[in-house]
Amino acid sequence: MNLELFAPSAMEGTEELGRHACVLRGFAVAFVEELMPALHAVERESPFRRMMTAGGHTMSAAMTNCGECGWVSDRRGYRYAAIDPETGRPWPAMPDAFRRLARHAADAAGLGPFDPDACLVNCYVPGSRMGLHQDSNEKDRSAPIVSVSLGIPAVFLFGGHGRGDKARRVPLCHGDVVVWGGEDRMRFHGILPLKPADHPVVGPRRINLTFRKAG
Ligand code: MD3
Ligand code: FE
Repeated sequence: MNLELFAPSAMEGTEELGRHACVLRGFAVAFVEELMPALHAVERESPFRRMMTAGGHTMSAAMTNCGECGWVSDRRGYRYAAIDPETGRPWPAMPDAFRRLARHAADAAGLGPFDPDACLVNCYVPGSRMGLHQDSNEKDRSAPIVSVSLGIPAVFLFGGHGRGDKARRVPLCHGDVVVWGGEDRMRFHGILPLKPADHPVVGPRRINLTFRKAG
């Protein structure tokens, strides 16, 4: 068993991915004790579900949301919505620990101030993936995006501005935070299929919190 896979990123610090994109290695580790109970409360209120794409395919990752609005997809397409279509109720409020982490990370990356109104929570199990895509549903594209990785590791694909541009592979581990803004905000990106693994705190899954200013 390779224990390195489970350790939070050994190298703390900042790695530049682009002019306005960076990885803050291990930045969320100090928040995990507060994040996990908050995540469980969100999951209990609005459980993870695999959404349908407009093309009729079931998405590989399971999702839920918290905050004023949440990302949803069905046969009609994808959009932000204030009501969880599964529960018929508003999405759970964004936990304070989530919001504080997102703000601190944007500040640390030099892309603050950031006041997110939406947090998409993706849940990957071994084999789950996310194909190359752009995030173009948010009204305010000048706001950055903050992404927090928890649990088993994944390889993030960091592409260019065209679908066919060569993508760089960036390993993301428990506690890593990525911040995108400015000219890097509209890059194509995705997640390679996850390898089988287990994480002592999060279990055999990868949780990704993606904070956005959607409304
Ligand atoms: C890069 N999620 O939910 S991190 C997504 O790890 C999504 O679950 C992936 O892509 C995940 O849309 C990747 C989030 C992310 C979000 C926006 C980006 C990465 C980005 C915008 C530009 C470049
Ligand atoms: Fe995305």
